Amino acid sequence: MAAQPLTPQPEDRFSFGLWTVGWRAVDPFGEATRPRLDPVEAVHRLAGLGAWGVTFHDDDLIPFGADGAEREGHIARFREALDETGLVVPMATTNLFTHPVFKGGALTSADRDIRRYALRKVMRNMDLAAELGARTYVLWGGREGAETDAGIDVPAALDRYAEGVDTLAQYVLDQGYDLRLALEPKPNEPRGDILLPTIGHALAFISRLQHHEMVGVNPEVGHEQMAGLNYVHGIGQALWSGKLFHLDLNGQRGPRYDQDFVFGHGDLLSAFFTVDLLEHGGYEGPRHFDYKPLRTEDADGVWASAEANMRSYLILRERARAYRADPEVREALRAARVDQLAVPTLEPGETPARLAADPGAFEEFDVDAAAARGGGFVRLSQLALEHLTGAR
Ligand SMILES: [Mn+2]
Repeated sequence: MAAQPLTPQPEDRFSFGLWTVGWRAVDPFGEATRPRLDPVEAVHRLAGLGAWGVTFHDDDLIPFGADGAEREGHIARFREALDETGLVVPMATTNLFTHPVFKGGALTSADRDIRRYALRKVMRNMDLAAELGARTYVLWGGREGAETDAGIDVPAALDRYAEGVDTLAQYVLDQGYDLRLALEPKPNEPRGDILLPTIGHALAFISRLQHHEMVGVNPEVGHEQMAGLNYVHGIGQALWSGKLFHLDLNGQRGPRYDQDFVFGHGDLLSAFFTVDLLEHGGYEGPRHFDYKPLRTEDADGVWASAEANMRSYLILRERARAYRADPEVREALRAARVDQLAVPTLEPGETPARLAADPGAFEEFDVDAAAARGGGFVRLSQLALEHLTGAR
């Protein structure tokens, strides 16, 4: 074990959005509780805490409507902060939701001129993302949706959504950028219903794109849990599909508004199995936190919460490793036959006809004996809880 196992290191690949620590805590019922945070200060503070990367929406870095000279000034200061700290920009994204022009959607707005404007806004920030070395471009369609089913033609909206994503993928190819696109599902908020509400919807949508190979998902813990879904299963399927390009870690307590708590401050058991999967399941991308420091906090609370995300992850990683290394867990996994799922159901080369002719598989199969086998999953679950809580 390392001397300081809970101190974040660059190789841990922890990254934060500028909009997370920079959230001024405006909510639907209250105004800002914190002053604006300079992106340059955010970069220095995050680097000081041991983060590896910083991500941004175009408007986080360059205020909406800034002229060319202002824009260049903001980019130059940001770039200087990156150079001074060594922080990288692994991902960038576009704000297609704050300005009132996007109130009825961006890539799926009914207004064609707004759709064209939205594409240009993304393309402009893709240029900057590529310049800063980003490898992933996230598309969160927070305003792509509706409050009333009377107001949207869903198949037509999906046609426009696909047209938009394919146009952006083609732009990346034409410009020779080393960028992959990642769609971020969310069921609702700010719209009553958002298109591509879950990981599954997004994966199905991607399979129908012309440039499907360049497009994956960016699943957020809270967004799946808002829909009552299992995040571990969701990212498990994304990994299985080769589509887990990026992810947003945070905390959520069940189906309610998007809470964006610190990672681990929501469903802790799910967070444990999330880290277990990421560490053992072959995910090599950034560990990106998309959370909001509680509205009650001052600046000290903001930086305490940033540190808390990384500590939560490191603690859970240490606990997941201990769980996997425990001989009793290994024995319990075997007893529960979890390893047997990796064995193909058919023999090598076995045809459906040979299976149909195998009396051992049906005629002589002892259904009652098989049905009487215990699962052994309670024991495993308790072993996980005991490792998670430090009882082992
Ligand atoms: Mn969220």
